[in-house]
Amino acid sequence: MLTGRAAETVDAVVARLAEEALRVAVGGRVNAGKSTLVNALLGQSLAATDATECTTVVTWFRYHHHNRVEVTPRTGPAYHVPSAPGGGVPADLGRPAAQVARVAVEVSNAVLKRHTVVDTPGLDSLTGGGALDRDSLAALASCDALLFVMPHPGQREQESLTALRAAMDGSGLAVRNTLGVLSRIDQLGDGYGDPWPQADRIATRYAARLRGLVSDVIPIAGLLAEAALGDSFTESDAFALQDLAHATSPELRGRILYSPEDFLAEAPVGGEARARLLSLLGLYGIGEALALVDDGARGAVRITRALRARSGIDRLLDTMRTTFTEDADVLRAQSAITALDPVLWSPSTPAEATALSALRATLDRLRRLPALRQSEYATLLAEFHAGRLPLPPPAVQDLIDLATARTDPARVGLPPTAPTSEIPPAADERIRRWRRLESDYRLPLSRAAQSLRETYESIYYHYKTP
Ligand SMILES: Nc1nc2c(ncn2[C@@H]2O[C@H](COP(=O)(O)OP(=O)(O)O)[C@@H](O)[C@H]2O)c(=O)[nH]1
Ligand SMILES: [Mg+2]
Repeated sequence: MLTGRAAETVDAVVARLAEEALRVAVGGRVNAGKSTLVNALLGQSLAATDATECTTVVTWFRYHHHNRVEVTPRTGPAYHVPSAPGGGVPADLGRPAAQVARVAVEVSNAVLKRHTVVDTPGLDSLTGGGALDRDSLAALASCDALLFVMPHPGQREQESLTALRAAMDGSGLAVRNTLGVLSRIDQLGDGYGDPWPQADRIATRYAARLRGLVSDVIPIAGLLAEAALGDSFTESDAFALQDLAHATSPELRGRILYSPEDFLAEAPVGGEARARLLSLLGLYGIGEALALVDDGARGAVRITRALRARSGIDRLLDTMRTTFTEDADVLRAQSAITALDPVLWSPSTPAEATALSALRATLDRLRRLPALRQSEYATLLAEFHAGRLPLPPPAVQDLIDLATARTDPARVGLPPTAPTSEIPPAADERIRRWRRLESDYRLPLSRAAQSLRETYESIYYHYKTP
């Protein structure tokens, strides 16, 4: 029987499999809008935004019927501190943030029954190294799914995503449980007019460019989503907007919505209301809200409901539901297999050696299921993107198909309407392609090829022996 570390790990995996909530990590560079998105998802402003000390610490949000905050220091035992009013992270963690490995905010928030949400500080120094990133990476590696947040993505996002993927080699993260989020869309371009057409174009372009790294890229106006879904927007904010709408001519409106500074200097409402509206909604949100009031919307409920539709959050929630929740079992199985890996080869007694060898055989069988190989293929794709895995174009397409497929694995690479009779020949062609590559003298390529050949073979036999 199992003892020591092996027993602990297996117990932890069993407990993890029994956990109802899927762990969703939110990653991306500093200031990408991660914490703002976390608050929108939770419908409650619990995560600290902007550069306070708390934003440098990995923060878990999980369900508990009591509101409390658990602090895990880098050395020494974990301890509890009272949460901030409203349930969030308190300013005082009992020691400097640099000495804290992670914070767990426990709140009775219904969303957390479905998802545990992990807010990470940022991956900026991924290429340069640094203590924060180690924490973020460790947190990301223990999650079932990732939202990768990027304001107007550029080359650096592709690089950090590729580096992230390489660093996560062996974790359960696959393409299909990594979703890109194009954030802060209200700040795209010159910041005027309707940002959505441009946001949709950019998101589509990046979804194509990051194919093989993320399953899709969804644009959102995070600040607006936080205000629309959260608990901070009040009736008095609705009144302030109403006053503002009545007191502004189109010309004055154009002027105050020109920049945050102009709004703070000139908006014809009290100074406190100006600052509050700006931090709650941003200029885009204020402009949209004023237009809603012009059209007769009154009261916080009606205004926030309409703003929600303009925030894009529902498309993200729907996509999370389909790609994360519906695949939860596969994602969890992947995480479990990954977590068991480190203890499989170090038995401390003969009985344990027997038990571990049985466990290894079972896991090997599971690992060969095409659905569970997707994270391995995601890693291979990242290697390809980084120029370390030389693949001919048809092979790249195979790899993308397998890594991103969300259908019956047997249909991978075929149009959805292809008749079943075509499946074995299509798989057959791919088996031959990968068998050729398997004899390549470059070891990484031949190893990858073996894995893909095996997958296509299992697809082939799946159809041969129904
Ligand atoms: N205008 C605008 N500002 C945003 C948006 N999302 C976040 N911000 C602001 O950007 C800053 C950084 O956001 P935060 O969520 O703390 O980023 P993080 O470092 O990735 O967690 C904060 O001041 C937010 O209010 C957005 O959609 N629009
Ligand atoms: Mg943050």
